[in-house]
Amino acid sequence: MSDEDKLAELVNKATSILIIQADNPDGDSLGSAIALEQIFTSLSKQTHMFCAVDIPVHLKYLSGWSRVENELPKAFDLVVIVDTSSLALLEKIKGQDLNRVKSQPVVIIDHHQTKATIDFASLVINQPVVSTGELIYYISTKLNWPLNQEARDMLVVSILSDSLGLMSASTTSKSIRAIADLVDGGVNLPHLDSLRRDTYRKSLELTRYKGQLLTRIETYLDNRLAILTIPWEEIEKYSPIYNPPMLVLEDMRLIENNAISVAIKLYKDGHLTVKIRSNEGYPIAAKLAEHFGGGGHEYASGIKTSAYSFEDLKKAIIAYTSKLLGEVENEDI
Ligand SMILES: [Mn+2]
Repeated sequence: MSDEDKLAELVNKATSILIIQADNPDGDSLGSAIALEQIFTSLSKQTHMFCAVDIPVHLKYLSGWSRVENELPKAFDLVVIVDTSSLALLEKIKGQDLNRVKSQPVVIIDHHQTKATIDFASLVINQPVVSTGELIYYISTKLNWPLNQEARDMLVVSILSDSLGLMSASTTSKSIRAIADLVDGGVNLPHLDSLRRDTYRKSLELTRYKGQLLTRIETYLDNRLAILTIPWEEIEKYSPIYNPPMLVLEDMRLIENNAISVAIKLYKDGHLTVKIRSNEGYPIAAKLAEHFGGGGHEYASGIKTSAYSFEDLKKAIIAYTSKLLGEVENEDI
């Protein structure tokens, strides 16, 4: 019996199916979960979607996200885990909940080629395709599962998401053919893309403010260090709607020659906060932050201090960054 037939048998027997995403939901896992939800619902099954963590804001243009719950349903008699085989990624399902999951037949549908650490699955369908959505497309074609409009849209979203718009190294001509078939089936790519782009929309006021911030970026050390300063009046005015540094931090990092970008915020009571982001090859963000009593990771860190005036802190940041960049460049030699 093929894996697909085993899956069909499990689904046919079930009355209430729980679809689980791991603790790192992305476009593939969410698209795959919603597509399966639509398929199982069309097959007259009660269907629930579960994810232990909140769905990230940038995925909320997929309206089905709102049906994903963060508590297990009262009853289910089949579990389908999508887009992971790793137990570490299900860490947030604990104790009683985990026992409830384990007490039912569990199917994994995944494309990650790492060793599976979920040891309680009754069936694992794993193929080295670019996304779980692509695999679900092949399964549903083989099993003649019905694909309604939302299911087709979500499979396209999953494939485009993990294949980085069909440009990633693991994209195959089969992935492209799957997209082509789904477009023939009625998926409107420009419409899906405009929904996605809507999540990036900002008010005219914020767009103009971003323009001001861009003109205020300062660079030092041969453009390797970019600094932006946000005075209190702007924190007060814009922070309730958007965190000002986040409007331009990416643009700062994309300046030619940039190694590290720093945004300094000046608060009313005199304390200062600093957001630090460094580029690939310059793992110095934490070291810079720690020098001023802050902390973080190699490429992202922060400082909060009342020990310096703004001018002194800026000078000290430039000096210490120069030292750290020198060390990185010496390591390279
Ligand atoms: Mn995936």
